[in-house]
Amino acid sequence: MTTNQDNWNQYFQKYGYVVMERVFSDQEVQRMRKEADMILELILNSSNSLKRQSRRLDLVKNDSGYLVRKIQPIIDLSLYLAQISGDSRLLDPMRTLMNEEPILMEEKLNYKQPMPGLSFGFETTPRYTDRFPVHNDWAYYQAENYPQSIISSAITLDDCPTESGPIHIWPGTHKSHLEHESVDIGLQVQPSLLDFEGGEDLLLPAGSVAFFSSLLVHNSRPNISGKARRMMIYSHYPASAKMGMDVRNGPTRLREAPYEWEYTRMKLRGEGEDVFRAGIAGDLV
Ligand SMILES: O=C(O)CCC(=O)C(=O)O
Ligand SMILES: [Fe+2]
Repeated sequence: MTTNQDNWNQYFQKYGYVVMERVFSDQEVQRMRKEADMILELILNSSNSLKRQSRRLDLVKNDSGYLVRKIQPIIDLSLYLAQISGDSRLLDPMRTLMNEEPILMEEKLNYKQPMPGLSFGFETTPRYTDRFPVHNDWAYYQAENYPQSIISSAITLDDCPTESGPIHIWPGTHKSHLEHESVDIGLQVQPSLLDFEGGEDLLLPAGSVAFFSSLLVHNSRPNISGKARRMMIYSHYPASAKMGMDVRNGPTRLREAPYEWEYTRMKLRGEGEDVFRAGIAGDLV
């Protein structure tokens, strides 16, 4: 739900999340989508050319074919999306919510993008579903001793109707951590601790921002809309946590960059053939 500017901080403290609709203009959202397409092409074509799946790439395969669930990390691949991570429309509200300076901790682009007709020239071990289990993000951060004060800001690049597998939240669950257990697709809140039928969908238009606590329980169903449901999620920590620079995603960037450069140099030499172009029906060229 949307709240007035003057009470959104109180709302966040009470429910563990707050939504601001249409923060980014259509033009800005278009630019983010173009960047998302460019990253998708780079990661799929470089994986294909070098016959090796990028560690950034989270793939699903089921009866409908392949789907890109997520690419992480991404801001080292896009100047525009790097700039958005420091945009005052994210940082100013977060500074109020944390009462401290927010520092970027990680970022990901959850595509939920169907890719019918796609096939790959590299070995892959895809997941079977693009749904996310009922979890909070701190369940994953806990192992690394990250603080519970981390806040995520999710920007919708596409409209998120019911059938798109929108993010679904359990308001008020941020007050104390609920224990999780391991399931086949990750970590899940222990079912005895929460009504899994409860919660609410965030049915947001493109360009909106949902700020949420690392303790807020959320999930999402599979995307059955046939269209991409892209959401950029940046996570920031309060400066006093002194977590340093890029501790979470740095190793992946470092390990993947040489492959991406190798692919880029192949292209500059006019070698290799790109099999994937974003935004084309069937996504194969
Ligand atoms: O993209 C979604 O629907 C949820 C993503 C999520 O919970 C996560 O990446 O931790
Ligand atoms: Fe999550």
